[in-house]
Amino acid sequence: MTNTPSDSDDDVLDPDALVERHEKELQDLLAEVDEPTPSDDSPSLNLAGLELDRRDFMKAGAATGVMSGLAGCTGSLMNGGQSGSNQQSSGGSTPEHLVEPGEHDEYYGFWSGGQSGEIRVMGIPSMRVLMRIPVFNKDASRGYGYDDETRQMLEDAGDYTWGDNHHPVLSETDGDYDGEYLWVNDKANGRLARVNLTYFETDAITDVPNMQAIHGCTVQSPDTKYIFGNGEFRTPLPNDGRDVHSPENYESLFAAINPETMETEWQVKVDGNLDIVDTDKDGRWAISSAYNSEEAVEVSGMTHDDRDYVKAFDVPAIEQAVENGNYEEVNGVPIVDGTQESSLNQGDNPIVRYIPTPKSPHCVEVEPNGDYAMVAGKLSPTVTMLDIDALDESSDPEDVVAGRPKVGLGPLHTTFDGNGHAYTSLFIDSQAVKWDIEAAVEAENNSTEPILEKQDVHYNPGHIQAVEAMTTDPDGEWLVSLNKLSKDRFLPVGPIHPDNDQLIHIGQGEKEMELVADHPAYPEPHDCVFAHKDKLDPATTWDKSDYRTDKEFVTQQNSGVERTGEQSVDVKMSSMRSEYGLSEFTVKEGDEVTLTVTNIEGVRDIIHGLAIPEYDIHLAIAPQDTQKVTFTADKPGVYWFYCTYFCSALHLEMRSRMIVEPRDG
Ligand code: RUQ
Ligand code: CUA
Repeated sequence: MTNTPSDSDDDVLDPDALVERHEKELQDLLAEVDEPTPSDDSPSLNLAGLELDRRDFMKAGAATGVMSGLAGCTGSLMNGGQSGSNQQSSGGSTPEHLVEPGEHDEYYGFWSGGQSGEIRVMGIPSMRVLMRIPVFNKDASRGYGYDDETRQMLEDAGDYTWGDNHHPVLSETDGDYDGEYLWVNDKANGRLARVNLTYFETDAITDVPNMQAIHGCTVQSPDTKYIFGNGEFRTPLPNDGRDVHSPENYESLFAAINPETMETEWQVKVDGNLDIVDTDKDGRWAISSAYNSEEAVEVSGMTHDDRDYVKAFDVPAIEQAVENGNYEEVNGVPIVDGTQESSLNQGDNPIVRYIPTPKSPHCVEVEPNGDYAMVAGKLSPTVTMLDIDALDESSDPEDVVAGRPKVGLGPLHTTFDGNGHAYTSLFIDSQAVKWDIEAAVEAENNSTEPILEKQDVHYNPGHIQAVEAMTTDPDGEWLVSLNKLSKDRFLPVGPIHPDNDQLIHIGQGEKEMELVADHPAYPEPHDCVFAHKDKLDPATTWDKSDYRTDKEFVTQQNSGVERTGEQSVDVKMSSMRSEYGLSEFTVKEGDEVTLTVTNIEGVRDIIHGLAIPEYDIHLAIAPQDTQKVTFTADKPGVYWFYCTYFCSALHLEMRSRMIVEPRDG
């Protein structure tokens, strides 16, 4: 931190007086933490002249965010007229996306972090990054992957160091986001993770058996009975070296995962490679896109045929098959045969309906009323609308296809505003196209009549998301186009470019689309989901009754060192501004040390870190939280462990010694 030189002597604090005062305040704080009351108004140490007020921090942060938002806005408005868009810029006189310093955003946005393996939390409409939640990656800032609990969780889920997350989805109750949990897939390693939205922390990761790449991932509407995951890559079952040269024996799987236990309850094997999945709004159908009906192992073969098949999984029928014992078990999971030849697919009530659709469909998105599923074939310029009610009767396209508007080149994903409009991203045309759902049902197939408007985006969009689009009642105010390429939109930063997430104002769906902000995104978010801020209720401090593992809340009084064996030591200590419960502790070379540290403060925003130099250890401990780390003290010497979060004016002094005595010394 830099100090501004002062020309008044009055501003200079006497260090002795400061320390004395600090001691006194520590005493007060101790009295307070005996009876901790997590509250916004808890007294905070206020070392006059030295500690920045928390609100000052907030304001400074907010101002920076708004400035960058403003810069993006002006830039895009200026570019709007020159970009060849058939969309007129509104002139930007109503910058409705500005969030004033100190003000809050209207929506939480959760972005998948692609290859970074994290989730990013952003505010909408400011597009400020509020937080990053490590999921499949280690992240020292949050001590994630360093303490025993998260290290164990990552280890149990395969011990990979990264993930490729694509699709964040929110828990639902009654078809609306309930703000409890978020799930996200890891395409690279076939995993699914859960983020607890009270603590904004990953609390479970499961390595789904038999699946190599979970791509599509969704919660089952309306009440999150399952999380569904699509295994995109076809592999032998089990994938243990058998059938490696017999691609005809490879299988692609659809999995139903229990949202609470995170166990895989059942899987269904199907023909072709499964891609994206969404569900209806009544808990009956899960609908997946798929490509490579040819079941080729090379690209040329995969795109040969004119048709692929969308799969509609009849969930209650599959549950029934499992109940009847109609499955084979592989790696502990019942796998139901949902291939076209399966006996379960003959007759009038197949468990999976195969609906022929044009070439290599990618997206499946069910609109808010649950009437239609939009399927876009990236190699066809149309969106195929499936009539969900008709699925019960037939899988003949004649009966099931309700409309097929011609939207433009390279349609990938569709989102909704709740006012009867759909918005589809066009990868090849680099546009967002707005179209009328009912008009598309009325119109002839391949008609452009339902198209209302096209907005240029920069460049090559993949996902497109409007606020609350997956609920039964979207707000339709904002939309984000997640563009894979940013090309010339930002200062060049070397040959790996950021993506460009563009914020588009869509009003309540009645207005014209207006591009309001460019937002460079670290590679490579695939998708995002937005919930109104009122639907979440994040904790501001920990509640120790929510500790997920057996952890002791360590107070100042019970800080101490206990030898538990010839080569093992338990060290427990509290932390608070600006000291640890132990000013030093001593162990012997080769000891296995279990270090438990509690942040005993009840005040929000006062986090203590704990770094042990040369031991690769970092903990980040939120108020009322306890973290535990186990390590071997294999290097004799003195190690000054210190606090890494700037917690008070005496933060730099917050350190103690770990003494590792030589064993035979
Ligand atoms: S995908 S760009 Cu992994 Cu969602 Cu379609
Ligand atoms: Cu505690 Cu800095």
